[in-house]
Amino acid sequence: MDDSINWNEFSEVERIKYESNFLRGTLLESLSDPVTGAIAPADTQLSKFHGMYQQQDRDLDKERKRQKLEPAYSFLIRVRLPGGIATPEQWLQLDRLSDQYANGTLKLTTRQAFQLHGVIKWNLKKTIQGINEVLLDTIAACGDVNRNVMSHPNPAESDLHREVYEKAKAISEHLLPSTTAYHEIWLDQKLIADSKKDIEPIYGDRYLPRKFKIAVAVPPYNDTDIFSQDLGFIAIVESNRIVGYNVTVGGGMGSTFGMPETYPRLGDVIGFCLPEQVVQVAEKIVLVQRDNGDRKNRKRARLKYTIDDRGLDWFKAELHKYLGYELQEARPFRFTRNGDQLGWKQGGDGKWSLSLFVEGGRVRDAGDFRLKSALREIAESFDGQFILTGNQNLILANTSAEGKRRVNELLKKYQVSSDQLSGLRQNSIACVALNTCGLAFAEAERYLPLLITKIEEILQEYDLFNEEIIIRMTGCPNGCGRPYLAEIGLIGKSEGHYNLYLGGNFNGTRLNTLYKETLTENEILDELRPIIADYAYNRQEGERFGDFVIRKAYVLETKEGKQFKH
Ligand code: SRM
Ligand code: SF4
Repeated sequence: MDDSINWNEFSEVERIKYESNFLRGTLLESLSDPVTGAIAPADTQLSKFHGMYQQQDRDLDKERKRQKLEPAYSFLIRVRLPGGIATPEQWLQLDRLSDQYANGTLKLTTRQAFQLHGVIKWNLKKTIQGINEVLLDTIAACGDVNRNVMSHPNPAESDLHREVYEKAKAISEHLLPSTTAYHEIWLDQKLIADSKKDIEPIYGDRYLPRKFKIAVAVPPYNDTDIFSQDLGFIAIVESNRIVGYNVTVGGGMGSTFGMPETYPRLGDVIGFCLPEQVVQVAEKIVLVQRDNGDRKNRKRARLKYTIDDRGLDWFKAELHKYLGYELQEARPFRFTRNGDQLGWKQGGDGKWSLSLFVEGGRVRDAGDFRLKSALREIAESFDGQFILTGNQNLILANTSAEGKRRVNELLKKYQVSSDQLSGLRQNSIACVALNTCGLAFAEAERYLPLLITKIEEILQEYDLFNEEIIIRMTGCPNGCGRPYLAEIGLIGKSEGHYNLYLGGNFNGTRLNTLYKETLTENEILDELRPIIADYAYNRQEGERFGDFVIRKAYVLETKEGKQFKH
C-alpha cells in the first residue's frame, strides 16, 4: 500500500476501494457475522461492485425503532444482462429465486437488468449461486465501473438487432473488472495460487471515480435514451448495414436539490467510428474519465462534469491521444421516438415479438392480474427470448406463429391485457423509490399508476386518452427513471410533494424545464388540466405535448444542462 497518498484529497470511497484488495474488503467476515443483518459500512461500498446494495425496509423503520430493533436490513441484487436478453430458462430461474430468497417479485430496471429485492444477508450467497447456475452474474451491475450496457431491444423493429446486441455484449465483457474477488466470495472458487495478485488493467486499484454507463441505439429508435448515457453509440445504417457508430459523450441524469453545480446533461456527439473500433473507443473514453474524473467530490465525479469543467475540445484532444487516431466526422442520423411501441410485430425473418407493458417494471401477481404466473407458464415452453427494454417493459421475442398463439392464450388465462392502456400509461416510467430505496424522498413506483388514472380522467374529457405522452416519476432527483427527458416529469421533493417539469420531447433529445415546485396531487392535477385543455384545442397538426408547452411558452426550452434549474 502506498503511504504517500494524501487521502484528504480524495473522497472516503476512494480509500475504501484502494484498501479493499481488489474489492474483497472484509466481505467474508461481514457475511459470517451472526449478530447483525447488515454488513460493515466499508463493505456496503464494495458489495455494489458485486451487484448488491444493502437496504432496509423503510415501511418498517418506525416500528423497528420503537421496538429497539435494528432496521429490517436486506439486499437488492442486480443481475447484469447486456442488451437485456435472457433465455426462458434464465427467466424461470430468476422467477424461482425471487420466490425462494427475495420478496416474490422481479423488477425489470431502466437499464434492461433484473433486480431482486429483499434478500437477507444469509441468503445472498445462495441467490448469487442460483443466478450463476443459469450462466448469469451480477458483476459490475453497480459500483464505480462500467454498468449494464444497454442496446436497442426489439428484433422485430430492426434486422440489425443481433449485431448491436453483440456489440453491447462485447463492450460489457471487455470492461468487466478482472478481479477474482467475486468468484472467491460468492462462488467459493479459490485463487489458483495464493501468490497470484489481481491486476485491473483497465480500472487500476481505485476503479473509476464514479459509475459509468454505456448504450447503443439504432435510429430512428431512441429506446435506450442515448443522450442520457456517459457514452453512447448511435448505429449508422446504410443500405441496411451498420457502417459504423456516432459516438456521444457526457450524458447523465443525476442531480441533487440545493446543489446547482449538479445537473442533468445531454451527451454531445463527438464523431464517428467503425464497428471494429467500438470496443477500443469505449475503453479509451473510460480511461480518460478514470484519469481525469473528480475523485474528491462524488457529487461531481461523472464524466459529464469532467467535460463541462475542462471543455469538449479538451476531451476530444485527450481521447485522440489515448486512441492514437481521430474519430471521423459524425454522420447524419434522426430519432423519431424514445420509449417502446407496445404490441405484436413481425420481424423480417417472419418471427413474432410482443412488447408487453410492465407497469413500473414490477413483475408480480396482483389480484386477478397474474403477470408473474403468466410469464412463468409462457417461459416453460417458449421458443424465443425474454428481452428487457430500457423502459421497464418486456419483449417476448422471436417466436413462431404457434408461439404467438400460445402467448396470447396464456396472457388471457392470467388476465394480462394491454388493450385498455392510455397513451400516457404506455409511456410511463417510475423508479423504485419507497419502500426499498434509501434515497427516496417520495413514492414513485407505488404511486405513479394511481396518479396516471387521475390524469387519464382529464385526458378522456379532452379526447386525448390515446395520445402518446411521456410521463416519468422518480422519488428523488437522482434520475433513475430518466425523468428529465420526459414530456411530463415528476420528481419527489418530500412525502406527497413533487416538482413538475415540462417540455422534454418525444424522441429524448431535449431536457425538460421546471414548471412548478413542491406540488401535492391536487395541485399537480390543477396545473395539468388547463395545459391539457389548451393542448387539445390549440395544438398544431402532429404536434407533441412536449413541443406544444414550449411553443406556448409554459416553459422555456432548456438548451444545456448547466442551465437546468431544480
Ligand atoms: Fe439509479 C442510485 C435504482 C437507473 C441514477 N438507483 C440508485 C439506488 C441504488 C439507490 C442507492 O444508491 O442507494 C436505487 C436502488 C433502488 C431500489 O430499491 O431498487 C437505484 N437506478 C435504479 C433502478 C433500479 C431504477 C428503476 O426503477 O429501474 C435502475 C437500475 C438500472 C440498472 O439496471 O443498472 C436505475 N439510476 C438509473 C438511471 C437511468 C439509467 O441509467 O439509464 C440513472 C440516471 C442516469 C445517470 O446515471 O446519470 C440513475 N441512481 C442514479 C443516481 C445518481 C447518479 C449521479 O450521477 O448523481 C443514484 C445515486 C448515486 O449514485 O449516488 C442512483
Ligand atoms: Fe431511489 Fe431516487 Fe433512484 Fe428513485 S431516483 S430509485 S428514489 S435514487
